[in-house]
Amino acid sequence: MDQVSEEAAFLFDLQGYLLLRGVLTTSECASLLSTLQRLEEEKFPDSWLDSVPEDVVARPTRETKIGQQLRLNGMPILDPVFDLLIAHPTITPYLHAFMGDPQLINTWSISKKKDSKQGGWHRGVPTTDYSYDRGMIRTRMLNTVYFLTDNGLHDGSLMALPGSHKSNLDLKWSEHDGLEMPGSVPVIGAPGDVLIFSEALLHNGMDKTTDGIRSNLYYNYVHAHYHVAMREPGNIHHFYFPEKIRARLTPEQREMTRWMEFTRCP
Ligand SMILES: O=C(O)CCC(=O)C(=O)O
Repeated sequence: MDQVSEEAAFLFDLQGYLLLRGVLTTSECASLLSTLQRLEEEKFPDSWLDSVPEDVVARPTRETKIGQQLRLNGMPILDPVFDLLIAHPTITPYLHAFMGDPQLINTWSISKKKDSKQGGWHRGVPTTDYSYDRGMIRTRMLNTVYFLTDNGLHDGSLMALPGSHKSNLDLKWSEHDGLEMPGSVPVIGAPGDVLIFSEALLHNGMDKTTDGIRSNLYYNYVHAHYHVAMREPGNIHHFYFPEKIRARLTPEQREMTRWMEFTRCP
């Protein structure tokens, strides 16, 4: 596990997540945030949606269906400033240590305003997609969340249920509101911090009761053998970068997106 300390591996395995402080510089956060804010004002024609079959669920580029929240999908497609996070040098060693052969799939942003309501407790993959075997931690899906603004207790921040990436029993998740979920904790951080978590971990977003906007970027990875197009066929447009985008990427970023070389997409 090059560059990932024994303590970090211990804690990731124990909790299902790590909060890494100060990964992005102030100026990196500022340029990511100002580009995001410019894009949030734009309209996207999404003509590709016309070729998606009616029975397939597809997300538009700009989503506003949750009150007081704005989500954009497919960040590097929208602006090259977001390439920086595809294979971030501080984060990449963790991806290799905890996944083996990570590949970037989904990228999105979530900006929340005051009165945005908490979501529901959920996990992206079952607990059987997390293992420790023959000295290796393996999570089939791992999410990385870059905080561009403060994620304080009342800012609509994430919350997590430590250990739930390998819990044996389920509760009725919808019956437990926010931090009333037994064992749950808020994940509080500052601009530039990065939360990395196994998608087998139960997580949720809290109510936002403060003024101002909380903006995060989400870069989600799967093991190379996991077939992303089968999982979410309607959203492949946001996952896949055509060669005209990949041509500008660094070798490390190309490696992290190499599944796209074998894929065609509308
Ligand atoms: O930032 C948040 O509010 C939570 C986002 C989340 O849980 C998700 O995108 O799966």
